[in-house]
Amino acid sequence: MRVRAAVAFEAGKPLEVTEVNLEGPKAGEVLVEIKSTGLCHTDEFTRSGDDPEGAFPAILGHEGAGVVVDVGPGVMSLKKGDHVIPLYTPECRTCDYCLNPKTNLCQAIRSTQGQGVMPDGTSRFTTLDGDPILHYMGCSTFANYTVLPEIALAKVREDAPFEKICYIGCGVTTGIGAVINTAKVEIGSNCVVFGLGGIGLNVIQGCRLAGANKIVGVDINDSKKEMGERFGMTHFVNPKEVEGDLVAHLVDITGGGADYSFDATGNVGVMRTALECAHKGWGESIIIGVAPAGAEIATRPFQLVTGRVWKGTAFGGARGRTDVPKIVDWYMDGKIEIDPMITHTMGLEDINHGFDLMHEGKSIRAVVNY
Ligand code: NAD
Ligand code: AHE
Ligand code: ZN
Repeated sequence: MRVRAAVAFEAGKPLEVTEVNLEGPKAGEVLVEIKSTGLCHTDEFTRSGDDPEGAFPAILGHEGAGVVVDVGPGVMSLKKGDHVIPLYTPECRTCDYCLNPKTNLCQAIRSTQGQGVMPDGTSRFTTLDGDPILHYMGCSTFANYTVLPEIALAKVREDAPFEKICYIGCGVTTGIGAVINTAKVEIGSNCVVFGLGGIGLNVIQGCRLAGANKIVGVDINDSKKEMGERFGMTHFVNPKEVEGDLVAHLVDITGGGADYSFDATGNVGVMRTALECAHKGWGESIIIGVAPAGAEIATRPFQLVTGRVWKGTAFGGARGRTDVPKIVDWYMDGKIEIDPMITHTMGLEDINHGFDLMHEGKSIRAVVNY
């Protein structure tokens, strides 16, 4: 079939909105009509050429929601008409990783997913000239129809609005999950969150949900302060306005250091600050941000010797098929908020403008509705 997609033909070039061919689902695969997709910083990271795994041409996009249109042979858990959220971290429930409660990183299809192809080693997308186009993070939600493996789809309730729950496909789950699943923030904890974008605001919302005491937001853009407060931030720090040492300033605000700190910027210098503002003896720092190819983190080992813990999280430690439907319920029950974070909506033809807004620091989440 012919579908509409925003194709990344080359690193560093704008996406090209065009028609492409999509083959139907093969064994274990599902054809999904994507209704809405969110623009996450990670898509931009790959488009710009910062991702060591990035390969082109590809159809980016990994945050979305839609409806099952057709299922391939052997698909048992989904049927035509089901509402689904694509999962860039699948959940096969049988691999060594899925069977280990310490991780959510299902590895069943990780190698083919990283190569931009379906588990059988081929792509379902081609240009109208017949040249292959790669999938991205197993999702390719910047197309109005896409094919995914069955294990990379969470079935969700049918009364939830696509244009909001698409954000649960990455940003909401990553931010809230980093707090609940990875850090396991306890009531009364003091937390510091670096980067108040689409992920960081959800970390803040997660900290509030977990009953944190102080929730300190750190961002170089003052315009993020209001939204941070809206979601539970108790103190705001703009590093550009801090005289002297930022770490010392944050240790002071938190009364000795953060019980938990979170990097949601992808900047390795910020990651170091986040680790070093964690409380001596027990503070934990969680890396969420994705850093460009070649970037490395550094600190004095003494920071760890004296009890600080450095860890990271992918997709907020969530097991998608199990946890994502529950997060949709939280949203529908009013336990978490999503709507105010979706600051811009647009059609696919304006997707490059959506990324411009992200660059300019003007959007939290831009959502494309097909
Ligand atoms: P975003 O662009 O919406 O937000 C980033 C925020 O960081 C902005 O508000 C920006 O002003 C702020 N910032 C930039 N430099 C800073 C600095 N030096 N100090 C303080 N604040 C600074 O991006 P996003 O969509 O929220 O994504 C954040 C990061 O998380 C990205 O690196 C993204 O790739 C990554 N990410 C990781 C996962 C995961 O599973 N680990 C999931 C989603 C996104
Ligand atoms: N491909 C990059 C790393 C990108 C990365 O870390 N991706 C996160 C999700 S970001 C979502 O917005 C992730 O889930 N990683 C786990 C995995 O297996 O990819 C690189 O540096 O190579
Ligand atoms: Zn993402």
